[in-house]
Amino acid sequence: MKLDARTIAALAEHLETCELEARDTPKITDEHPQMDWDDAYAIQDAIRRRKTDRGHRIIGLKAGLTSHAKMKQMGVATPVFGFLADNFALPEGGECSVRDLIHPKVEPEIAFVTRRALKGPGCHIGAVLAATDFVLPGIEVIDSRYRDFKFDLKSVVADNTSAARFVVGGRALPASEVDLRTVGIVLEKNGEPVAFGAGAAVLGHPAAAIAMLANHLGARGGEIPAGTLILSGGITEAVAVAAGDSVTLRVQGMGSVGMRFT
Ligand code: 0L1
Ligand code: MG
Repeated sequence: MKLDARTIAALAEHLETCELEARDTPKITDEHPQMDWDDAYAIQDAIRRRKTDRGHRIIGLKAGLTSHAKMKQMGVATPVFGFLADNFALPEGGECSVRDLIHPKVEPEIAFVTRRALKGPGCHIGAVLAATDFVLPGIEVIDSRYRDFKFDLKSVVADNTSAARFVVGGRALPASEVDLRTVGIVLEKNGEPVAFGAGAAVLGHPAAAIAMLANHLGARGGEIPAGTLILSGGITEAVAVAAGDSVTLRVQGMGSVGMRFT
């Protein structure tokens, strides 16, 4: 690691304050170009601890930048991982207040819920499918705390991979009842289709993103616990939203889920 404990704590406080006050900031590597991956995840972990110390629960995990569309949109080449806190969850069909956010965008995703723990190294798609209780449609609302979504990967990891809100719903299916590579999705904004794709856009198979997460955690002595909700990453580019917009994600054979922005 290149940063000392005080700097990590200060950066976590800075980024979380930006999140809570819906205020943007230049990317943190501008001031700390020497920051490494361990520093980036240590800052994310410190944000997580700040939340749990205030009584929030961590209710899920996420993989981000898992599709070529997203990687191309953001000019990066590697997936990243973050956490979902209880106050990120919105009810199906519910409202998302943009006053609490900086510049929200939505991503159509497949959510997994595990019934058994998954631990790397060596986790693979087969192990993920065997350990999955069910899959269901999910929309992630991302909201990078970095000005104009201008960042590099280490800054993004420190910022909990832009996690802000999410909704899951529609029809939950056992993973054996859906071909997650070929399953088609349509994202609608205000009734108009704005993005289309298939599950294979996520690393060839959305379960590959979950396997990568298990391997990432395994390398740090952790695991994906049983009963964890995981967002596997945007299937298409992220779509900007504003107050007054409503979005619906339709997933073939799995119904739809939506939210309104106020
Ligand atoms: O969930 C995601 O794919 C977002 C990862 C972070 C980068 C971004 O803000 O687009
Ligand atoms: Mg996402």
